[in-house]
Amino acid sequence: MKIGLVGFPGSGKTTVFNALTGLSAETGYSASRGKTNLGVVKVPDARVEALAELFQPKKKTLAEITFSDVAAEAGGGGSARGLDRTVLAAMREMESLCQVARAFDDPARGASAEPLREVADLETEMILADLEVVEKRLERLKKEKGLPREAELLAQLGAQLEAGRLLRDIALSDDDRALLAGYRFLTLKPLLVVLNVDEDKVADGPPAAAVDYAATRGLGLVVLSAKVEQDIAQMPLAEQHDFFAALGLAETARDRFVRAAFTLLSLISFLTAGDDECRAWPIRKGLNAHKAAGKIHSDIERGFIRAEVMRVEDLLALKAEARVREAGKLRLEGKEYVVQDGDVINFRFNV
Ligand SMILES: Nc1nc2c(ncn2[C@@H]2O[C@H](COP(=O)(O)OP(=O)(O)OP(=O)(O)O)[C@@H](O)[C@H]2O)c(=O)[nH]1
Ligand SMILES: [Mg+2]
Repeated sequence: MKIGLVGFPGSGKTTVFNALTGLSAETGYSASRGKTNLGVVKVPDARVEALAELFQPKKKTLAEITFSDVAAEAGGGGSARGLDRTVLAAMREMESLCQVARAFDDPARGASAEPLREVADLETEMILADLEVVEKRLERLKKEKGLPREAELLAQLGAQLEAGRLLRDIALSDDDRALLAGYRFLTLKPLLVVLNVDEDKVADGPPAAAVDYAATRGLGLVVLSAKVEQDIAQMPLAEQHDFFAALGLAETARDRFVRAAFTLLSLISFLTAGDDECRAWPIRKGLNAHKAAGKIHSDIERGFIRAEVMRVEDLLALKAEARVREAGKLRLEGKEYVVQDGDVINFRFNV
């Protein structure tokens, strides 16, 4: 899963990046003109840890989120509001976006924090960027021949964008989605907003106005206090707990963020367990066993025979697949079975 950190200059993107990854990229204006920070975070999963205890596998694999923090080429100091080409191009590459909005007071900057205005402003910029793509393509389609449905659909989307609507708010058929995939529209991507607040506010959770706004726009929302949480993320694991507890928090920034991202993206994980590897596989909620098999390997999807499914609680309690089977708790499921969070699956397939 690839998530791009976006937002206005000085909102705290790089600080959030550090708080999530435990890395120490340089922060501050113009620290990173045109430079991209990349970092990988493993998605914590107690079930994989417990399975690994049981199986002692050669390999333990957690799901991963790759963060990219793309700095603008120009601007800085909170003055340049436009998204430049580098940033736009990088945003289009991402599966989902996370906007960091400044909700901490910064006396040096004078103006008080207006995080929801930042969110609305970026939304406008993304709408304009998508509209430009639509208009250019429609112009080209007048000369060359495209699919008839393409022009029709683009005209419809263009009208929505002109009315200030986001593309992710429009109901689209699977076929239309497939047709649009190549355009990599920004307002079609899921957006998670990080409210970057002062450290004495982080335990309060999001203010009601932000919760309302997020609900009407279909956004995910998470509250961090990036500067202090960046420092915590750089401490040895054993020492982190006391520090985030002192802020009134039950979990690290990374853990809170990951949960919010999974909820926003409707992700669940199924598991595979054995002596070779214990592993979590993140998939979209509602995916059937046939498609889930394809996440592991296209050969398994192609040769799919059946899925042997048990609940991770049962496997951990009974300690061996054979015992789960004897207890009548191992199910044989077909292609259409809808995979559930915490299913341990063994796929049978023809090679
Ligand atoms: N007080 C306070 N300061 C913060 C917080 N988060 C970031 N800052 C400060 O705000 C400034 C900008 O933070 P960055 O993380 O560099 O912001 P950025 O969005 O990456 O900025 P650009 O890369 O220039 O667009 C730095 O001086 C940070 O230390 C926070 O939660 N509280
Ligand atoms: Mg930065």
